[in-house]
Amino acid sequence: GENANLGEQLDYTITGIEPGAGITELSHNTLEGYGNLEGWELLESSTAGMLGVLDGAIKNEEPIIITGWTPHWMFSAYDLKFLEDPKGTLGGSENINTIARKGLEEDMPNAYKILDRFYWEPEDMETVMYDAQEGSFEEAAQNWIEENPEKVKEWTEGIEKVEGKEIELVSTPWDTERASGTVMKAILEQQGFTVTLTPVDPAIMFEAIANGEGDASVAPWLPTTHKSFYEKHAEDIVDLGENLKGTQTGFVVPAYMEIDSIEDLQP
Ligand code: PBE
Repeated sequence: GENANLGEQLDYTITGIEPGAGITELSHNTLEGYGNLEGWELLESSTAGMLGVLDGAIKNEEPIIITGWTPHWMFSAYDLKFLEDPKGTLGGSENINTIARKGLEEDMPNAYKILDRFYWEPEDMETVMYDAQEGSFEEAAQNWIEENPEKVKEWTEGIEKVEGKEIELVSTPWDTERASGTVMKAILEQQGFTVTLTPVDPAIMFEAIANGEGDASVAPWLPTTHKSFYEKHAEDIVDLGENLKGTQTGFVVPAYMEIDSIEDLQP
């Protein structure tokens, strides 16, 4: 029917991002797990590559299915919708958590307390992400910190400063985590820490925290997007809970497309 036609128009291809992203693994699981999506394939590329293909399709009002997520500027630049996911394999509303290596609380109680208190809203993260498009994440993080003294105070109040103690933050390379990682780096620097912030694939990030090479991360998307990495290392990391609520990953299409659900992809 109509959707077989859509499959042909799209060459049965979902336009994906980096192979190491959580959403890439979830998308493979989805294409295999729905049971009726034979023939559809995920084309892995990069976030920039996916955004280029999305932009081209929208300019020509052509169909396109991407692996997308929010917060992201794509939702303000274009009129997009998530495809419904009745089997929940791509995750509904999710959170971003803070994790630390075992022993960090004893070794660096002051940093640990700040990491544990860190909590902000999607709008805060978006402000940093959008501001960074004009300049750098460092400038955007600094601006956000200056404009939100009460929040920063909540996270740092009563915590003694240190002198140059080194702390290793591990993160992922997407803008959401460049925003949160850069803000946390700047806050810890204000407290006297010498901070390194290293972006890696999610699998490496969890591994680094589990084996103690990294001290902490504010980047895990849970409970679904990074579920497999989290479960692999759950016993060797400390989960400090959510630092942000209300993210989402999934298959995303332009609003002008007539399909609404992943189930509409079956031929
Ligand atoms: N993302 C953005 C990442 C996490 C943050 C959804 C592209 C992923 O691992 O899929």
